[in-house]
Amino acid sequence: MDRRTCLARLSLLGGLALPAGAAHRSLLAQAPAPALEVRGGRLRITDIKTILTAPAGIRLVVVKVLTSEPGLYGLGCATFTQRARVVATAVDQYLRPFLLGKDPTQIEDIWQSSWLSSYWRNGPVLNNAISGVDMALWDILGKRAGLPLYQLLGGKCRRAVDTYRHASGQTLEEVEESVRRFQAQGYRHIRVQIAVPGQATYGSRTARAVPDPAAQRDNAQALLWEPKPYCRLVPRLFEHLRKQLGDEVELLHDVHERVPPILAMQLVKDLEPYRPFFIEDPFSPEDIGYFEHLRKLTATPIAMGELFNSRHEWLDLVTRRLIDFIRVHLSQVGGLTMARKMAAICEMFAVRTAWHGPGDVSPVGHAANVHLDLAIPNFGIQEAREFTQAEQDVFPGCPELRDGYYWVHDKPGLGIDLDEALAARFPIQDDPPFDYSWGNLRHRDGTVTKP
Ligand code: GCO
Ligand code: MG
Repeated sequence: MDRRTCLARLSLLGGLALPAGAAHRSLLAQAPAPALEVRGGRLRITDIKTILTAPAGIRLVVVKVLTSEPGLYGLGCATFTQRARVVATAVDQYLRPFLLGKDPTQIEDIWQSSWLSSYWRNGPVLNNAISGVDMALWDILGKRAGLPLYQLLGGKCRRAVDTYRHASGQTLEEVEESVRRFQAQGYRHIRVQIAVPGQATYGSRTARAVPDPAAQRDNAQALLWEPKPYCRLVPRLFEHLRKQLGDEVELLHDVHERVPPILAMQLVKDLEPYRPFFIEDPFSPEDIGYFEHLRKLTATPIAMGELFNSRHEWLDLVTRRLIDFIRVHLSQVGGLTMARKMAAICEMFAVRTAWHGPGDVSPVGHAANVHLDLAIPNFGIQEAREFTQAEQDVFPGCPELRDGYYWVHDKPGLGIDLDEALAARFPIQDDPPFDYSWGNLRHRDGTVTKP
């Protein structure tokens, strides 16, 4: 018996025994779950595909949600580059069967039910899988409404999105040159990283940081890292840059959770006289208890969050006003549905956003960052990258960088597409299936340390 016949029969019965309003209410109580209602011709999810591609040599994971309306589909970023195939399995084997047939416009319900569908939750794999679907559903909603995503999120709060780029070098002078190059292109905010001689410094390639193929074959690659020389060098870098470049340029730095908390506190304090725009990840997620102590020590603005998965990690830091910029990887926290709530909570506590935007966020994820940036009052800054020609070909409609700002297209939804045939020509690397720099950073005595 289909639902309509069932309702008609029940209404006959109810109508005989009960007054009209009561009959309607009792029928509602017996009505099937809303998901069944959409099967009779309303918009449905008909397929979900995971696309793995590496046009810039970085493993990207993108999800495509197809609907019962011919030609209507959405794209979402699910990139967890270090474990790309595991995310693909989570989407293809688990979320796809869970979501087929559902109404793609019920974005919040799909997020909440997907979140609970594995019982265990909060991890990078499952959150990325949810994000792939979630962003795609927002994309579909925008396309259906004929509106760019930022409109659905409340409309533009600004003309364009101010960004920062990465400068680095082997010497103080090289970093300065690198900063000047970005300034000449119109950038006002620049992250500065310097190589520590003989060490595998984060964000600045050195000879030692380049993987040794022989060691890779033996699975014995090790990269050297000692925190103290780095902690002595970075304040010298800031001193040099302020002297040479003046006060106008905004300087940022990423500690990348690589130093013991007490050294990080010293470093952030030492950098205060040079007025950084923010210092990122002074502590690892395991050491967030230290933020409280750092706050009492220095007024240097703090950014944190790319490694966070769930509200258990960031909510307290925000509501206790212990950080200044929230820097989560949108897909890592479950996509737009979660990120826009985070942004709203942060707004209440004067915390600004600085969504994670490196090469291992797909162009689809970058587009999602930028749409959200446009629509939230407490936007802070956006980490940006120049897309390679191959990325622009695979993903027509990448956000554009001009005068140091990101601009998005006014096309409906995320405004970005994916050429699947071309994407297939840039397969992800499976040999080795991971990057050697993660899990292989060690102190001089061989002790493994945070990356
Ligand atoms: C950043 C980050 C990245 C990460 C990378 C890990 O601030 O941009 O620290 O570069 O290291 O995303 O895969
Ligand atoms: Mg970082």
